[in-house]
Amino acid sequence: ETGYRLWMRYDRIENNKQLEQYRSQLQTINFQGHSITAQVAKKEISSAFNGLLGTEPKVTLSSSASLLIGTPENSPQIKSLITPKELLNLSDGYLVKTFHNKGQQQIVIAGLTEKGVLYGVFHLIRLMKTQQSLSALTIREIPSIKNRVLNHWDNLDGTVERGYAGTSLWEWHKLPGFTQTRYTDYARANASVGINGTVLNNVNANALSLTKPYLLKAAALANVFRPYGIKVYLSARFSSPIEIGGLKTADPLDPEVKRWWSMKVKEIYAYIPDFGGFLVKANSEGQPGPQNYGRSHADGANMLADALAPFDGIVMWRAFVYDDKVPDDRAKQAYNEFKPLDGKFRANVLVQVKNGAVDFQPREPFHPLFGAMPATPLMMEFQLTQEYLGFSTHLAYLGTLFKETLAADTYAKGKGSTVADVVTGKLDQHQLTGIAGVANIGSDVNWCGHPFAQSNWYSFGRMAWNPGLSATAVADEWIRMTFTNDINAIATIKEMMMGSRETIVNYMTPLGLHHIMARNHHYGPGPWVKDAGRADWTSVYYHKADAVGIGFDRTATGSNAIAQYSPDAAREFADLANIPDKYLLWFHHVKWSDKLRSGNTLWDELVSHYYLGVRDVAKMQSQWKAMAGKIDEDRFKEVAELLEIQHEEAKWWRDACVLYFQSFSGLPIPASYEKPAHDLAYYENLRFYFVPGIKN
Ligand code: BDP
Repeated sequence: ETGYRLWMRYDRIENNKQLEQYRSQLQTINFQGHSITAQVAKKEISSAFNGLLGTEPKVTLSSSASLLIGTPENSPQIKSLITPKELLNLSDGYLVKTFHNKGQQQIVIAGLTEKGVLYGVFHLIRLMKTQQSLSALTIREIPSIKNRVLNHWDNLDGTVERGYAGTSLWEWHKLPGFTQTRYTDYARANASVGINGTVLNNVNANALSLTKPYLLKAAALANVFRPYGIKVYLSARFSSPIEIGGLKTADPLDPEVKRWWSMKVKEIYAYIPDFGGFLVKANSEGQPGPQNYGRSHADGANMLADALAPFDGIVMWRAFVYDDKVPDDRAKQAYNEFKPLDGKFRANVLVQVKNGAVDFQPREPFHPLFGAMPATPLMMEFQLTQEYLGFSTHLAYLGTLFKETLAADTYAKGKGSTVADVVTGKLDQHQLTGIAGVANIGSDVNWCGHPFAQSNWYSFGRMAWNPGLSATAVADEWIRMTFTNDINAIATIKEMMMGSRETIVNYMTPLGLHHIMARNHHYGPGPWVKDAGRADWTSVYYHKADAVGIGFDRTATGSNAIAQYSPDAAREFADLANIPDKYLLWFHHVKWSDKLRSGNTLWDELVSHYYLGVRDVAKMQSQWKAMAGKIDEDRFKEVAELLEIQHEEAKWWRDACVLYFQSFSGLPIPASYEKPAHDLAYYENLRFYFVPGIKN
């Protein structure tokens, strides 16, 4: 078992009773529809049934087939069974319903569109893979967010920025002539969780990706993905008109530049008629942008939006901006630059905002832009690749992180104005909505490096479709589909997953600490990092440890970043009696000797979190050990070995951080705790030549 089949393993259902029941419930199938999407849905259901049941239902045109699949347009039976009310606003959603008629049971999968039908088919497969009853289904599913996209940070040279699962999936040199079956499997996996878009190339974009040869390659991929309802997007380098267009400027208000982009967009649509649009990183970390010409982000985004509008394309303009020339808290800059532009973007622009204001840290409070730009559709950007959570070595289920952010209350329109309500457009009545996940997928045989990293691809898709899903429910599904339906094993693995992200927070950045990892490659601890060329790339900038205490004062006595939140949220963060411990040092500089709510001093609390983190990795190890025999040997061994590395690295994080912070606090590590294995200098002097992303 290599892990290649992800959560789509169609092996015979082991529970015999269940198997027999499904077999008797699914004897005949009437599947209408001839589009390319209907064809792949048929193929999927046939391979799922073959694998799961060992038989295929007989194909029939009879209206009493046990499984009836189609749209009201192509199936008169469906038209007569489903009421117009049930179809109202179904968009790309679907119904899966069980009907009982004269002692006969019939299951119906209906969509308004064939894409909806495909999603419904995957839902039925999911029900079977998780061994749910099919006897009384009343499912009506509609995606809460319209554009559910992966962002690949894949470079044209085959490397993946912050990729820990091998090289890029896209074999540019063989495209467009050769398309691997893996591209189809990628599309199947995405469609199975409702992902409907993919940005092929890195946000740190190369203008060459917009030249004809690369567009033809992208078109070949789009052809593979199209049947699965997946649109292709490209990251656009803002200075492309200069680099590949021969112009002297990329000023978004220059008529020549506008014309160039219009022509380019026209060309793209000639190759990819359903092209999704552009993702843009501009004036961020050295990328060119409209500010190079004294123009705003809105000027830049709108110019591209105008070029795309005739074709229904969209712009996803990133708000990940910060600048060391601005002598203010880095966490404040996106808000400062974007909030004044609210209402100034074209209707086909989404502003794409990371979940937190700094950068995909193990934990950040929600980004203050959520709720602050009511006139602009804001898109969520999560990072599935574990740049700051142990790469593909550590076990981190991020469903809990996604959920924590989506459920956070912005108070923008009173209590209960969650981030999810902003992103789904519900709060401010936006039709155009989106969510992005920075992909953790590469050429590794199991796609994501760590077997459990697949759960982050899975849960991103599931929560993008329905942000209301709980992290536990999604973990449960994923475990059943990926590993086993054994109740005891599910309980244990779920417990491991649900605690895994908190465990990493504990041994890396507890109590609201952030950005204390090693420089550049971001592997391992580096709380001592200073003199990095710019202050906001150091660690000392963020933790501000001194003899008195530790933490970034973002209250009114400090950077006042807190004021970017709406008053009720700000009040909670500002109030030491109310702020959750998990955000404490994000917003406050706290004395080492201050008592926290636990009754412990800050120092003791900090140390205890670091030690708890390591203990909890050891606990995961023993939990996993108990899975021997319940999981196939290959994946069992792989996870066990990775957990062993994680345990060592958790100790490394703990010891390095505790010793470093102790050099400020001067306080002892309680005697009951194991002593760090080395002195601080040892950790500070470790060097790496083997880490992905390191520039040797
Ligand atoms: C940071 C990554 C960097 C990305 C950047 C971004 O370290 O590689 O280019 O985010 O999101 O987290 O643009």
